[in-house]
Amino acid sequence: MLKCSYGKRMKELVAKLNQYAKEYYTEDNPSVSDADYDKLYRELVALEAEHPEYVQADSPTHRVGGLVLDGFEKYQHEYPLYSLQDAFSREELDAFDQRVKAEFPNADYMAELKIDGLSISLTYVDGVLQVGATRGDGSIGENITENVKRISDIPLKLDQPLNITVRGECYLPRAEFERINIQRQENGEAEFANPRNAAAGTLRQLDTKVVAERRLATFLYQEASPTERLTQNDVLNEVAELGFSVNPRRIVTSSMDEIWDFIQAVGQDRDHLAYDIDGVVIKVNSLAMQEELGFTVKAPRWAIAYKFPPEQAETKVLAISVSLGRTGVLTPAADLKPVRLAGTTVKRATLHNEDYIRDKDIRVGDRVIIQKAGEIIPEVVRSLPDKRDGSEVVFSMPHTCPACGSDVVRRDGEAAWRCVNPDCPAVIGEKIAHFVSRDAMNIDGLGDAIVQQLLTKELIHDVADIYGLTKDELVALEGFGEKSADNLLKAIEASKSVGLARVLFALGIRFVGAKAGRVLAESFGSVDALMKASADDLTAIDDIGPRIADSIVSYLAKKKIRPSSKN
Ligand code: 0OX
Repeated sequence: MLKCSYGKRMKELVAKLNQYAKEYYTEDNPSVSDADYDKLYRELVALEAEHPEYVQADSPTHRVGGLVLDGFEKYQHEYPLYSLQDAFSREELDAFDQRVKAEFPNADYMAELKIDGLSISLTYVDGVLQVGATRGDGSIGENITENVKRISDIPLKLDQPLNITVRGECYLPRAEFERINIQRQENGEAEFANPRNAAAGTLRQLDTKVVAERRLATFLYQEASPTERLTQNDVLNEVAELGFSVNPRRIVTSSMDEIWDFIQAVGQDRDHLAYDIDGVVIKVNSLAMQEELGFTVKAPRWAIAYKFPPEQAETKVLAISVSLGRTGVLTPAADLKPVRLAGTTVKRATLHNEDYIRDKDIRVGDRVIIQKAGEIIPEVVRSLPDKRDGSEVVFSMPHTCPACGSDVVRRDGEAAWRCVNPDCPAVIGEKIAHFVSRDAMNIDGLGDAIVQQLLTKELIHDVADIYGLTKDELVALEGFGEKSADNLLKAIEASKSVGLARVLFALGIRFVGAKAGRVLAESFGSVDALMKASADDLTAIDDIGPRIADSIVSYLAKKKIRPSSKN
């Protein structure tokens, strides 16, 4: 073959393979067998190895190559991402309708499914995928381009050389979620709680091979960059024509009655869908009217999300077990006869605390109703006493810690029993897990098993000790090599610059969540300044109430550890 004809053949192969992939993933209508696809794919791989100068930007081989990333860079969205106002009843939808119709009596709406995934933003330059980003806080997200390239139904290149930013939802199909969890169970890894968490964990994977293995999918629903289209429905048609997956289930109507019927029908079919949805989004169809209606601080005035009530199922309580959180609280949970709920199999549900179990009279052996509400793990809603046969057993909370055996206490006015032993290994383990977690110090590579080894070997006793770990200590651990030790030390070093807001959140001070951490960091700027603050100084700040203030003052009075200043 002449040299340039290699390039031509490679282009041809890329075009064919991308077309077949689109038929398979987006249109669900393949025209070639897997074997034929593989044959062409292997030919392309061989040609690319021999002639790297002709590798195409949209080659499907980019989707599978493994890369291990150091982390994700921040990405400033050119067009901000907004949230949606929520509605939980027909009345709230009618109020929305009235607000819209007061300005535009003839407005049409488009109703579409609300996919329970993660927002993603895809930017194409000259038709080539340039950036894939997470939503983040709406104005700054994370650049996850390498991961996005591994999602099969996202085109790497469009047929036209467009500059365009499209938005949509990335999700994990239910069947894929179940497959991954079975695999994780077999490998002794923690299972994902739901498809959304699994999708979130996958999108933020540093090893792109893992992303390629977990078959994420997308539904696109918006053009964020300026568009010539006139309606939301036209946008969806255009986005579909460009080769993106667009959910086909939608209606255009001016009537809230019709929208309500659509919501009921979707609700009926919800269990049978291949993916999780948590409601229906209703948008004013005309883009010109959307522009006129504009935005509140957070959300467009031209859209609303109707959220379905939580799905419920009946099952049996096989046992009640108690686990320990980072604050030492003992949380009881029901081990259940596995039951299908909202597309997944549920085996455990929370029982919150001792009073909850007593007030609802939930016994071991009871038939119960469980429900899933939003992102929260399932909970037992009520027992069904009429179905008892007398063999049920009333539960009593243990009076010693299941991990360290010391006495547990229940403080006045609290529903929770706590282990207050400062050396309880389970509580320390949970505290460290929180400290290193993504939204806190973001130290990747310190999973539960490693933390337990470090604690057992007494290499660490609290979070501050993480900063004194050495390479020799790490390579001596089970499952650790030179490279993982280096990576962990790098992550620990990088965590020193996460900023005060995250440090304050990471410390696990009672009532100080991520938001309070940010507010405090903005107001004080340093731990030293914060340490000098009185409860009155603290409550003078917006968003800091007396409960948070007292908690901070007593925490800082007690604590010697200050991880940001130790090294
Ligand atoms: C979804 C979904 C989310 C457009 C402007 C504000 C929200 N989860 O399926 N968001 C939107 O719309 C954006 N549509 C959806 N279908």
